[in-house]
Amino acid sequence: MIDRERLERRMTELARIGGQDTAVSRLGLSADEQRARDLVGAWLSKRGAHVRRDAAANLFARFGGEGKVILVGSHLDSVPEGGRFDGALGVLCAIEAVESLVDAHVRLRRPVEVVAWADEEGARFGVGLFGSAAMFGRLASSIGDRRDRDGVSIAEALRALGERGDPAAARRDPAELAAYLELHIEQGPRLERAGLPLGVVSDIVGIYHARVTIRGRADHAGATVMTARADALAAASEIVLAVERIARARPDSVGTVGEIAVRPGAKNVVPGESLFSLDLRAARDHDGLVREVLTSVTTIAGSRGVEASVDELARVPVTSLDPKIREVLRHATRSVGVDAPELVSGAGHDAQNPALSGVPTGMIFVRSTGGSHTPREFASVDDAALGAQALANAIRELAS
Ligand code: HGY
Ligand code: MN
Ligand code: MN
Repeated sequence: MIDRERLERRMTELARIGGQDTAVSRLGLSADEQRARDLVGAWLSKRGAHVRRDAAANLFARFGGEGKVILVGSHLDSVPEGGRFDGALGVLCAIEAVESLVDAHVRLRRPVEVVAWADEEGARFGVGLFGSAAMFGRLASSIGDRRDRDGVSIAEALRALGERGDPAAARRDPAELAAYLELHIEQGPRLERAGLPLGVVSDIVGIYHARVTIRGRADHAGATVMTARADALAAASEIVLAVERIARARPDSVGTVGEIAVRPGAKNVVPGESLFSLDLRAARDHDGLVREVLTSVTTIAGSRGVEASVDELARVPVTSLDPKIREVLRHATRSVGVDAPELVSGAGHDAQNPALSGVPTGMIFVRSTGGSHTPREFASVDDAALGAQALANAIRELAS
């Protein structure tokens, strides 16, 4: 049985790390993320798990002996000023699910590992799903050189954590895994609108992340007539509106420019350079969305006499989750009294990496309210406990 009080207590304790009121800022590969790993690692080793951290700073806690592993977990990092449930609830419910099976002395025929992925959000270095991509060998070889705004590289951040600094050393054979399960808050309004506490994920949208640099020409804001300018911010602004227009016009697509920087950044200097992020997602024809946006970048830059360069950071295709695991999760949610609908996930998840590497993968959604990636994000302990119980029932079915 799920220990609701233990789960609630831990939700509060974990939210304090990097927390401020209801907000959490626990960036990937930061000291706060390590403090969170230390906290959950201590809980798990107290229950007899063999706890280790890999070269990409992912935390694994193994229960049981030899054989193909049931891997279950989520991520501990957050976006800046994010919510206290995104990722964290999945790790907490995975821990609670496994501990409830240990408490009940359930004999598991397969080893079960709880995983806390590192840097899923990519908030510091721009590389999303970092920890799970490292484990499944889906990172670009030069990724260790990527730097954050303070010029710290991923390799340096890993070395500061006591690792060697090469995330590729985290690679593990997907054949070692029998299944991967992840519980996560929905981060959207569908379960709330349906009045349901749980859902099962059918597919996860395709995601494209890139950094675009526009190079124009810095000039005097007073002495440079409008027809003689190569204004890098004006060009970027037209591209931002084109991203919105294109994504609006395509079914099941979203496009976001969440970060932008201007150089030199003074009120009386025509912007010489602008740097901004691209986040493009679609449940179908994702490649078409990316192609249309990148064409508009080239066309707009050309028409304004500025130069555009696009640095691709991540490109994950639309990911369908395993039909058999989806059946197990529908059965597990039904066993806790919920007729869980199947939903497409508009958010990206670490689950995409095991799924794309051939590991039978499934996800449970827990109802959340108040949106996500904001301090308003909320999930109730009751819904979380129900999700953890369903997860425990699914693990039991897959591992016994
Ligand atoms: O951006 C996402 O979809 C996820 O929260 N990393
Ligand atoms: Mn997130
Ligand atoms: Mn997440």
